[in-house]
Amino acid sequence: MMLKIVTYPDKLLKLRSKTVEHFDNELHAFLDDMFETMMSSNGIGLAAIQVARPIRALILCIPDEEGEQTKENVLEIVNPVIHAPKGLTTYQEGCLSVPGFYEDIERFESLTLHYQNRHGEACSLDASELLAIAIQHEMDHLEGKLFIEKLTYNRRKKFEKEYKRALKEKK
Ligand code: QAP
Ligand code: CO
Repeated sequence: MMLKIVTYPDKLLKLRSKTVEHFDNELHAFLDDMFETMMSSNGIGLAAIQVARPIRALILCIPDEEGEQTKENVLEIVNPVIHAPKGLTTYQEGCLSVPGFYEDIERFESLTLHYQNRHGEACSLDASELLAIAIQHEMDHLEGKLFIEKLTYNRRKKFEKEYKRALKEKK
């Protein structure tokens, strides 16, 4: 089932998401719906709050060398915690909840992630490059934070102006 994506400036995006406690069929169906929604929207990452569910779950599907995204390499990440972040890197980020806007954002270059999978099993992975960046971007959503909040004052003003104009033009 395709879900509706919540877009800025909807206040839902500011909620802090709650720990997932039940790893049941309902969660599995929801994660499947998130995948369908992300793929149909040309995304590489989606947090549950972006489809109006304030739970600590996110999915990622980083394109492979051929630029293909497949169901086999989707990562379903529940209740994540970052360990040992290292280095800094900058990447031009976007967000399905802030359509049409992209800006350079600084993130840690690499990290270890502890999380649970859809069955509640403890997992960990080492991430660098785009995966590490995407993890940090999606985990900010769990805290009610958007990448635009990391912009300098002047860049943020430029964003608000451009985004409001784009919203008006869509109406
Ligand atoms: C987060 O972002 C991310 O504006 C995932 O019109 C971004 O999937 C992680 C998208 C950068 C790492 C690096 C954005 C699609 C998708 C748009 C996305 C749009 C259509 C964003
Ligand atoms: Co986002």
